[in-house]
Amino acid sequence: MSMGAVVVVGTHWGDEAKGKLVDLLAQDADMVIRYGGGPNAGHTVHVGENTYKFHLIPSGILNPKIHCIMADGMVIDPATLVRELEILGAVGIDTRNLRISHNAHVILPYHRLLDQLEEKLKGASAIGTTGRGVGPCYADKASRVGIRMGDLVSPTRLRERLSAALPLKNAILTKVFEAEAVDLEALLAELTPLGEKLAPYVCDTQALAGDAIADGKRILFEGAQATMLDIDGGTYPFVTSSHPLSGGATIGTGVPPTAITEIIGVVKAYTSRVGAGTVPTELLDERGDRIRERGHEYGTTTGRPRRIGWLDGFALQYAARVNGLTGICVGHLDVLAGFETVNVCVGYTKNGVLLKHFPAGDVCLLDGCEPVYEALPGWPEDSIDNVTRFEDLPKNAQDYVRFVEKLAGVPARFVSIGPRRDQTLVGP
Ligand code: 2SA
Ligand code: MG
Repeated sequence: MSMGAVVVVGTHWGDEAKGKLVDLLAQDADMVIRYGGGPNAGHTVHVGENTYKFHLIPSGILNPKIHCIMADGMVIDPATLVRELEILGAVGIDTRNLRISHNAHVILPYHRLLDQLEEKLKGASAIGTTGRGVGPCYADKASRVGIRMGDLVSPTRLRERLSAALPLKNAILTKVFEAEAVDLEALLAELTPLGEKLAPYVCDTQALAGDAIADGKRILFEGAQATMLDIDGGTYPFVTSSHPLSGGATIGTGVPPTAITEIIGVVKAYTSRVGAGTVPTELLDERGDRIRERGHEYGTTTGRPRRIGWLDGFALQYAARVNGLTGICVGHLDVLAGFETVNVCVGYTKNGVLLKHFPAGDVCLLDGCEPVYEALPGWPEDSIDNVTRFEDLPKNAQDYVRFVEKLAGVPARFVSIGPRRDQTLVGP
C-alpha cells in the first residue's frame, strides 16, 4: 500500500487487532502517532516467539527507524508509561525515537481512584470502565483543571497546577466519597521522579508531525478503542471519553483533515465488546463461548471476558460512513472457522420496523433492536492458517470477505488469518 498519512481505526467496540495492522504498516512508515485514549487500551503484538502487550506506547515502537508519537489527544499515566519503557528497555527495544506531546494530559492517582469510586457509586448503571482513570482525566481536561505532560516535567508548573486543582479534587474526594484528601507534597514526591524520567521525551509533537507532513513523510495514525466507543459517535453512555473516530486523528494531533490520505477500518469477523451496553448480535450460547476461547477474547488490560456476537454489519456500515473509510482489514477469520453457517447482521428491526440508519449515539435506541441476519456457509477449522494468498482461502472464506467488503462499501486491503505477522494477506 502506498502511504501518505494513513489512519487505522476500529470499526466496532475495540479489540479488532488494530495493533497487528499498525505493526505491519509501520514497516513502511516514517512516523506512528497515537492520537487518543490512554492505558485503557491494550495492544498485543506478536513478533516471532515474543508477545508484547502495550497500553500506552504506540505499537510502532518495535521499528527502531520510525518516530513514535504520543499526541495531544492522549491521557498518560506516567507510572504506567515508565514501566512500559523499562520493560521495552529490558528486552532490548530502543525507545529513543519516542516523543510525547506536552499537551497530552496526565492521569494522576486520584483519577484512577475516582474512576473506581464513581463506577461503584453508579451500581447497576456502571459503564464497566477499565478503572484506569481515563474518564476522570478527560473530565478534568474539559473542566480545565487538568495537568499536562508539559506541567509534569516542570517542577514549578507542576506545583502551581496541582495547587490549583487539589482544593476541588479534595472537596469531591472527602465530601462526596468520604475518602482521604490528597496531600500535595506526597503527590509531588511521587510525580517528580516520573517527570524527570519522561522529560527527555516531552516536546511539541504538533510541530514534529507538521514538519513530517510538509516533508512528505509516511505517517501512520494508530487509533485506540473504536468507533462505537467514541464519546460523540458511539453508543453513549457506554463509551470511552475520547475520540477514537478517524476525526480524532486530526483533533488529537494538530494534523489537519486535508493531510489524511487513507482511512483503514479494522473489522473483526465477529463482534466483541467489554463493558456494559447493548450488543444486538450478542451470542449468549455455546457458539459465543467457542469464539471467545478460540479467539482468546479476554481484555488485555483487565482480563475481563469479552462479550461475543455475530459480525454486526449494520454497525460496520455506520463505521464506514462516519470514519470515511477508504478500505478495511478483515481479521480473525481463523477464529470464526469451524461453523457450518455464520451469520452477519445486515440491519435492525425495532418494533417490527426495519431501521434505515444505525441508531448511534443513544444506547436506548439500540435496546430492543433485533438483528436481521444473512446466513453464510462457514469454512472448516485449520483450513486457512497457513494460506499465503487470498485465492487459496476456502471459497466460503473468500465469499465472507467479499460480503463484508460489500457491506462496508470499500475494498478489503488486508485479510488477517492468525496472530503471526506473516498471517496477513495483502490486497485481495
Ligand atoms: P474507559 O476505561 O473509561 O475507557 O471505559 C469506557 C468504556 O470503553 C471500553 N473500553 C474498551 N473496550 C475494549 N477494549 C479496550 N481495551 C482493553 C482491551 C480493555 C480491557 O484491549 O481489551 O482489557 O478490559 C477498552 N478500553 C476501554 C470499556 O470497556 C467501557 O465500555
Ligand atoms: Mg484492545
